[in-house]
Amino acid sequence: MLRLFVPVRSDYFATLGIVVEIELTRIWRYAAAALVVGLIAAGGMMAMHGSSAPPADLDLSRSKSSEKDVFLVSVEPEAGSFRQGELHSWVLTVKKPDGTPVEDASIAVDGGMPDHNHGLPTSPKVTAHIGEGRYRVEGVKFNMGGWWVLRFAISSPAGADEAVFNLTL
Ligand SMILES: [Cu+2]
Repeated sequence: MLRLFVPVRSDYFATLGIVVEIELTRIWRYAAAALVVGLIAAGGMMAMHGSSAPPADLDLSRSKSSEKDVFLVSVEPEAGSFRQGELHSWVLTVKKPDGTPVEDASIAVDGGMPDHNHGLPTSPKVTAHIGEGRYRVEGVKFNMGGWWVLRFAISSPAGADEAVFNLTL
């Protein structure tokens, strides 16, 4: 396309030819830049979401000792099950290692997807102690499939500790 303009002797058209050449170069530059941006975005998406297979030996138990063995902690969805994308509640049960319920804990909830480097889409809160060391955790939502972690920071007169639960969906 550029060669069509080269034989033209008129200064006016020669000038036009140069202008067209610059425009073409600019278009190709935009095309190359768009391609590079697209490739980077695709690579980023693959890094974020391509390796979502959790470790094969992932501990999926819903009942365990807290990290420093201060508490025995168990979790379950309040309704028994839950669905992806649904806002729902969990019940967290906190006991001392001897089985005594911990009635007076303050508990912070955190979590996310370790493979995707993002947190929870909501900010779940413990809203009530419902007796015998059981606490209602409201506002839980898992907005995508894969490996999720729920982390509970528990503090009480018996001590402070964290319990981390894995789940896959
Ligand atoms: Cu994710």
